Amino acid sequence: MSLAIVPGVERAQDPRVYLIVDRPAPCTHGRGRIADLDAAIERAVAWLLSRQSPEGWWWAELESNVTITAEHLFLTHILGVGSQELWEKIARYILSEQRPEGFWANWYGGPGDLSTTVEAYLALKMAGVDPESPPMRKAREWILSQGGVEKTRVFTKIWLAMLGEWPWEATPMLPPELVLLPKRFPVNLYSFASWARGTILPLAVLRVLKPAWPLAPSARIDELFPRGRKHADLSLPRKRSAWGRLFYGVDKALRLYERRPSQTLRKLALKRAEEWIVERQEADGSWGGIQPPWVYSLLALYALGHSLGSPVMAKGIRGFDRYAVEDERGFRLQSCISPVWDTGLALFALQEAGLPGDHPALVRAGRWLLREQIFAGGDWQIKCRARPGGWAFEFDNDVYPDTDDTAVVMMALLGTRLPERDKEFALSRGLEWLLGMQSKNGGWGAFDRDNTKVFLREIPFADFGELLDPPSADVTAHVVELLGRMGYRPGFPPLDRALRYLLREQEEDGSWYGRWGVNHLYGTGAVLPALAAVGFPMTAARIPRAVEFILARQNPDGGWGEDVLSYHRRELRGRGPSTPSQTAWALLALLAAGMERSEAVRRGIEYLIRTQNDEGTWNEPYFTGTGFPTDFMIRYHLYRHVFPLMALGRFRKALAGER
Ligand code: R03
Repeated sequence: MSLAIVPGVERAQDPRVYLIVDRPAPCTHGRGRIADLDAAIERAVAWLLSRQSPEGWWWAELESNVTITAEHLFLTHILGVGSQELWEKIARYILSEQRPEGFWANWYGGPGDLSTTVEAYLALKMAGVDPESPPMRKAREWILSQGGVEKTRVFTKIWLAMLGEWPWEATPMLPPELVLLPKRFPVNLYSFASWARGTILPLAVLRVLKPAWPLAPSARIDELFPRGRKHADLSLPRKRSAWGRLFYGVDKALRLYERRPSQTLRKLALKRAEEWIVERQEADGSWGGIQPPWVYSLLALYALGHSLGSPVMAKGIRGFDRYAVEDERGFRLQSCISPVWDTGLALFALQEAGLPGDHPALVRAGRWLLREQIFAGGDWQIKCRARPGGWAFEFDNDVYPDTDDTAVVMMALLGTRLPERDKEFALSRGLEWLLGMQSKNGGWGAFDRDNTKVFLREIPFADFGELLDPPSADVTAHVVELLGRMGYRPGFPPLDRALRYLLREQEEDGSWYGRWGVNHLYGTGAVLPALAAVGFPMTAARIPRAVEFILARQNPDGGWGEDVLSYHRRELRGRGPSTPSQTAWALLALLAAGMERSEAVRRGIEYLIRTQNDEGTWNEPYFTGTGFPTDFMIRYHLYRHVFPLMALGRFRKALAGER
């Protein structure tokens, strides 16, 4: 069974050929005058049009960190479907990502991450890299200096348990009986975010089955225990909050129960969990279109006795092919794929750049997006009674549409010439779904409504990412901007509630937090255009403070940037080396505030024109997308192009008095 891309397939047959991966092109200097605006837009439009697939979509790589690929190697070991060839390519990629200090980071230029480095080290060792080679030595020294395996996060320890390198007992309890709790119960599976329940349930199955698929003796990692295995600290992560202490007690109680669990209940729970998992497999073989629930679901089913040849397993394993990227750096896996998101953004950017709505490329993209609308039900229905009608991030993710994609896709469709009845139907069902998904506090979460039980963040399992999907300013702003573009104005009750939510969310410094993009530039760059779109007076209330926030953070080169560490450090908000995408977000904010004739905007636009490369696109090594603040960062390979194009286009429209 092959998990790798078959090389050398023909262009027309292999959609991945259109996957946009980074090919750095030289930067050109000497441009940068406003007179070059038209030329810059034209070249950026041509670049984007040349990368559209025949079906109409755009799809660029979603780059993250080496854990996703290291874990893929672990999976192929466990299932016995790897090959030396694949493992060598994985090793090549992982080695190419190692930093001179010996560690691996979660984003470009970021600090070393212990769990990520341990996973990388183990994958390399399994692939046969000589443990005495300099990269391995350096990695090992760094790992030991950080406290070793025992200081890694829960997810890493679970992987190590599955590979026989860590005791299952030293991982938090996760009772599969969770699946039996009624939906009306104050805590049940659906209290967790969509991605968390898809992950927690298979992990709960694995936690009670405690399977171990041991490593070859030569791949074991005794050397990563600073005090030796015998003296390893096996304690669970402890949280000091009241809820944290309570859940710690619950964990202890569950351990007592675990000695003699009710076998009837356990059998029923495992049966239900198995059904729950199998029912949620997507058409492309994934679970939720994202790597964590996908691998853990496959492993849980495997541990429950599903064979590799069973339809569910076979489809699940084959599905990874579409998420893989192979190039001269080796083999890597994307945690998730973003064609719908990329297509919505590209289509919208092209409209801002002045392409007419009946341009064949736009029509092709619009038709493809119409076909992607989801009319099937999903778990979101537990909290929301609206009829389905949203869009998801991926090609085939019918179970988990999200409000962010839905809002952006609908904005893109608004400006596209499509058969009138089809378009009206799509927009009305999309809007119906979005309005149904509004949370009580007026905002929108990404995949669920009212997913806000914050005390759940205190369970011992929760030391990575997010267990909840509460409303955020950036997603809410996208929905508000859509409402504005559809003609809604204050006075429409859902919009009024959303506006109140957004104003409540404004920070002391005038900015908005960026949940799914880095960070306050993303949040503020989403909220100001939204307020402008609904006709909110831009001189009112605290809006000038938001403008001040942006203005005060422009770099001497005319651009803007924001370090990922701004999620932890206040003084870094809105600050960092300039990047094309973040410069564009700052410009979108200023343009929304009517500042197209300001010096700041002129210098920002000049930055974008000056840094456009010879191919007509931009270089951007930085990670400006967010999966989970600092734990999981994303480099969306289309961001460096669509957002600058959008900003340049909107600037030109503003100068021409079109808005
Ligand atoms: C940008 C806007 C559109 N947007 C969708 C964003 C999707 C982002 C990628 C999601 O990929 C994930 C990767 C993940 N990892 N780990 C988890 C995870 C979830 C999604 C994870 C973390 C904690 C738990 C469960 C899963 Br509990 C690597 C709205």
